[in-house]
Amino acid sequence: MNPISRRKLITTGIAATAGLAGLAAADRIAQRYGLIPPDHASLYGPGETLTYAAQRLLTRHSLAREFPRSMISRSPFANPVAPHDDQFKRLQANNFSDWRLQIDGLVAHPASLTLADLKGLSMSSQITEVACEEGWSYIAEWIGTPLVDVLNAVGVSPHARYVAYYATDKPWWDSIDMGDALHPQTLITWGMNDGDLPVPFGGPLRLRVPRQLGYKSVKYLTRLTVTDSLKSFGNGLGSVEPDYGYSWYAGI
Ligand SMILES: Nc1nc2c(c(=O)[nH]1)N[C@H]1C(S)=C(S)[C@@H](COP(=O)(O)O)O[C@H]1N2
Ligand SMILES: [Mo]
Repeated sequence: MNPISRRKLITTGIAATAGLAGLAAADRIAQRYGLIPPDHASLYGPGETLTYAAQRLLTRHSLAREFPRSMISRSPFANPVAPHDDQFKRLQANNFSDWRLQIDGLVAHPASLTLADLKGLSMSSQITEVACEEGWSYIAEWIGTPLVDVLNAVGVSPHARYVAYYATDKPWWDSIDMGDALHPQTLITWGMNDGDLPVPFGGPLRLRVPRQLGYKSVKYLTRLTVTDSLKSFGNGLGSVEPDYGYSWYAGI
């Protein structure tokens, strides 16, 4: 079964079981366990709460599927992005040695890390799939520094609830909850298939969130902000996707 239909099934299944009266009860349970997603106020709010709450309760500790090396896609598809600006090109000309990942918000030690800093911190790899909401996907090996290691290094406040993250090609920004931020497979990626991460695939730095759809894996990562609320971020819905009719939570 493909991930999207499985996800729909969970939502529809729960909604059908719950019935109309049950929706309010489900909503109350979701509230109590802190399972209300930030785009709850959007048009798709009630459905999003059910999907998010159901998946968070059922799959909180689950791992995204990893594949054998033989299944790595021979010709992966890079989704085209807007042309890079002059600053990006300057950094690229210098092999990205001056690229910085800024980390701020609810952390004890705000930081500004180079690729070398990240590589020196820790390294992990995974063979996982990028699945676009438009229906295509590919499998690649991703090499990088687990986000959890960076968060531990800067010291995250106990009030932290989300990590928001930003790209050079504005208005791309997104956020994940601490469940995904501290998950061992969430990777600040700087390598792909045994080489540096190519620019079309998000190089020099990309946040891979393999338990969610491709759009959460933001390319050209420049900044991470740890926060207890997303209300004052952008339009308050947790990412740019709700503006386009896609949900903030895109678990697969
Ligand atoms: N910075 C940035 N990240 C992005 C995008 C983008 O346009 N800009 N597109 C997203 C979408 S919609 C998908 S499906 C995946 C595509 O990943 P790929 O280019 O490796 O195929 O990247 C995501 N990350
Ligand atoms: Mo996508």
